[in-house]
Amino acid sequence: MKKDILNNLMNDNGADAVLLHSPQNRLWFTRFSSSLGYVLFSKNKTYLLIDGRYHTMAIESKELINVDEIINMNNASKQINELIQKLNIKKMIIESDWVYVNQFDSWSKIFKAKLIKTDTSKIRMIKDQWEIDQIRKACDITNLVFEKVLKNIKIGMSELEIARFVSNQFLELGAQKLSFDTIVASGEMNGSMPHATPSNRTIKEGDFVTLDMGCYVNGYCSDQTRTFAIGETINPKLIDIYQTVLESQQKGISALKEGISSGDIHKICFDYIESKGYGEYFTHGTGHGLGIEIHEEPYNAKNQTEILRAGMTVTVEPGIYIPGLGGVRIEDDLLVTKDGFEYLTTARRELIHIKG
Ligand SMILES: [Mn+2]
Repeated sequence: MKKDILNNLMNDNGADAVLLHSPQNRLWFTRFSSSLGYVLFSKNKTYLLIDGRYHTMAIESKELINVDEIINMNNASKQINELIQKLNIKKMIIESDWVYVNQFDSWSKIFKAKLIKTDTSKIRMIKDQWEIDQIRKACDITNLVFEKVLKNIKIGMSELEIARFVSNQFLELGAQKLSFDTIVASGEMNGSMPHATPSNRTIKEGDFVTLDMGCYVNGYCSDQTRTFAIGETINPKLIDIYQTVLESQQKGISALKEGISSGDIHKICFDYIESKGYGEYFTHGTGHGLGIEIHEEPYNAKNQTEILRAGMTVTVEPGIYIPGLGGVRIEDDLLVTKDGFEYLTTARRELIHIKG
């Protein structure tokens, strides 16, 4: 399937090879992770060029797929150019969304093939079953961490302490690493900033706390946000915001299926929030694709026109943030299917009150 995607890319661009340089596209195609390396994909044969730090690891790897020959890389440009000549490559695709300008200039001088600058940011949009399984595993760990947070959080804990607790739990439960720095945003001030950095602020009765977190499993990530209440005495305006965000999210999720445009998912969520009078407080896009990267194509955001297809994995995460009052965001990861969607994240969505 991935070979088909690269073959189509070559045909669309009249090329006879693809050079993958970005860590995310190399991991996607080969399931082998390394900071540096190259995949040279041609009509008949695929080469992985990898330096001494990874060479043995690549040879011994049980996960490696789609590679015919592993080359010990010591002079990448020279070795790639030798392959270009040996395989008689005339036109080679390079990743215009990743390769630096100075790298391109140098390759243009050295390589005996015409370089076709091609945007590859959409080649990973549709996930295969193995990829979906890894994302699901990451989401399952995320739910376990969320339940641990709910059990262990106490009035007087700081946002930073909660973030540290989250990090430890992810690693103890078998995550490879966190997929991004955990966001813990509590109260009137931090809660009203969508991507607040955890601070020394301690949580207190009446707070809304927004927790945005995720982890990696086998190179694939999860991304989940929940807002919960501390105690029972909550400003009714916050309760109203919560219900509005939840209903907006449910409307957006229910609309997911093959054939709808990513921009429409945003519009459905936004229009509902606007109809309740909170339009000016929903200041970001509704969601994004996720997989090897935490934010990747397609984007469920304003003016986006990508048509969602079965196998895409996306978030739906509307929010409302009111300075001086606080904020709410509810985020799930979803698999788009032919007839609808499946939840990948499973954490409870109704408003949870924590007894401090
Ligand atoms: Mn997200």
